[in-house]
Amino acid sequence: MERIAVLGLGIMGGGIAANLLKAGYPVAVWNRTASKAEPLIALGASAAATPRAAADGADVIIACVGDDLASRAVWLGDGATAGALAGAKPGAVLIETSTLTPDWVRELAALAADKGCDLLDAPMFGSREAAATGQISLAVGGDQAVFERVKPVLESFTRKLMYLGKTGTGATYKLINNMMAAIHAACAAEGLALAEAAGLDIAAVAPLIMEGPAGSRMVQMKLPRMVERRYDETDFSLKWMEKDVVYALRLAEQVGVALTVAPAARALYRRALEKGFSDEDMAVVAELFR
Ligand code: NA7
Repeated sequence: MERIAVLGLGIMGGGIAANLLKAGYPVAVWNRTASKAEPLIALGASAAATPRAAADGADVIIACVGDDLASRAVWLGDGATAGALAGAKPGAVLIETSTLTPDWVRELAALAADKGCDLLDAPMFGSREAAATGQISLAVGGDQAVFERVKPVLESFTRKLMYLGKTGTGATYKLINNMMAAIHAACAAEGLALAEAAGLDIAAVAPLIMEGPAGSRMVQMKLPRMVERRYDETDFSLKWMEKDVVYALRLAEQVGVALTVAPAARALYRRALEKGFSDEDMAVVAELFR
């Protein structure tokens, strides 16, 4: 069986690694905060001291970290840590499941090619529960033959795989999806604020919103949290949602699309970050109106 390395064991990476172990793959894990590796070591993972050590001898190297900066750190290393690319053997397949800019993904693919490796950008859909139960989906960009080769590995922690085309297409689609999701949640926060201020019975109105035409999947997921003001046990943190909108705005500028709603949503998420809600569930954006 292929040897796998998983770099980044947060909400999503931890679930991915656990499902690979359940499927019987030998898995080496690394996380910046080493304690997060402990539950996975208990499941049979081997702990690596650096991303480079985790990548050493691996056939498939999966990263699941926060943003471009974190991805650069795990692949290329930073002052303190040796990066995975230096440990990757020729022929290894690198899989980036983090939500990143298409620019960085393409740069990383070129660096991987210099080492005789292939990169797939494969950002994830689904949150904590889906990651834990192996039910996430991936939107995949990169060489199709490489994708086909690693499909069995990907299938061990996913429900659905969507191949979109050349390198960067997965990353691009993910930013568009998350920009829209951010707008939906911001919209739910505003609707709720208006309903509360206008004196409606929220217990009666919230279910109607969720089953009506404005009740997108995102609104269905976040409105109950907003009503109950329940933002712990984060499914998707505010800081990553804000980051995704920022990346989407950057993309829009690059391709010459003048967005209007997304910048307003971004301003809301930014304000919520400034209030210190960074690690709480993104539904916390509703607190800005209270
Ligand atoms: P989490 O649960 O916040 O986990 C983020 C992970 O990224 C976690 O392992 C972090 O390590 C790691 N991280 C963050 N910054 C760095 C740097 N600079 N260097 C190395 N590692 C880092 O996020 P999710 O699992 O919900 O989301 C992961 C991705 O999917 C993200 O792109 C989302 O937008 C979607 P730590 O444990 O803090 O030491």
